Amino acid sequence: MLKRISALILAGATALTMTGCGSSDSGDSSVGSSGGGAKDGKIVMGFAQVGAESGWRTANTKDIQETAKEAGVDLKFSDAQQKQENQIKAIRSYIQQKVDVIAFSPVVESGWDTVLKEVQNAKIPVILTDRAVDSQDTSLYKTFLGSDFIEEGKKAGQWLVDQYKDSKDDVNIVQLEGTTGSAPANDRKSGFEEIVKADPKFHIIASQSGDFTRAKGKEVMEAFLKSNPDIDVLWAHNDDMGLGAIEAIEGAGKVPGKDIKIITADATHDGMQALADGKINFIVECNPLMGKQLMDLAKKVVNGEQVPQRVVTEETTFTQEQAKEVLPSRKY
Ligand code: GYE
Repeated sequence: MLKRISALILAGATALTMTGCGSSDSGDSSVGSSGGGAKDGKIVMGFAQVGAESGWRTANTKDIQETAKEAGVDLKFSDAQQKQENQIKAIRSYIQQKVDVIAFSPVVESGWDTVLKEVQNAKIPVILTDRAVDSQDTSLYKTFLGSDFIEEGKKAGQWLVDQYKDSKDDVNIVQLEGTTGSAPANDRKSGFEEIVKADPKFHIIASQSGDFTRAKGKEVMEAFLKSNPDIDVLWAHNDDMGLGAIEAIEGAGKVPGKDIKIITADATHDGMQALADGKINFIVECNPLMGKQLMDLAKKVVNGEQVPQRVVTEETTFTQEQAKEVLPSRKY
């Protein structure tokens, strides 16, 4: 637990400039910060983002940048381009810069213990946002703010079970998984499979990663369509892959939303538009707007206040009718 005193020590420490460690600090949005702690009462946060792979991520980044400004937090932002090594470099650069708090959204779940121990030794509190790590030692971070991805997978599976409740026919499902090894890919898959595997009429006939991108979603769906003539349902772990898959389905002369039912996760604007247009059938919401909660938690941990180990974001689901209703007021 970080004590107020350590924040003060950090505040007084001489600012270290970053040495040439190949940091991915390309998107640094800090203004006039010299690092070196909470000068003028301003908290310095180093944020190591996953990348810019999806509409969800773009909304999440924008929200974090805006809420940091509103909260008077001096944000150092880096984009890891979906590579763990880049995130580790960014975190090490934040240690060197002696920021007050490090927040990051781990691209994959495993392989964080070494760098998180380095952060702990530097007495900098860590907040996980959006994605989890599988470290056994939970003292390596103060809190984890983000969605319950298992629950999201279950909601997707439950919708499908409800849709086919009166049918005895086999249902062939293909799954576009998110980034291999990431928490949302692991958990959305297991949550979904737990529900549909309870009924033997559901068959997951193909499942592969589309890396959460539109381009990869299209490419993998094209391959699925070539090797499987009888696909009834697509479960895509995010809207972007679902939108790429829609292009592949249309390219194969089939009608998305009718010939192949589509379920996705996120509920970004583009996804919701496709849902309202009838090309997607159901979306499980995943809320990227967690910046305000993050800034509040950051202030607390820097002040040495207790925070809950886990903060789950609130989310809903959308049918085609609901998408039409909420689209005009959708924030992302
Ligand atoms: O669903 C996907 C993004 O980690 C919840 O990452 C996030 C996921 C989101 O690329 O669109």
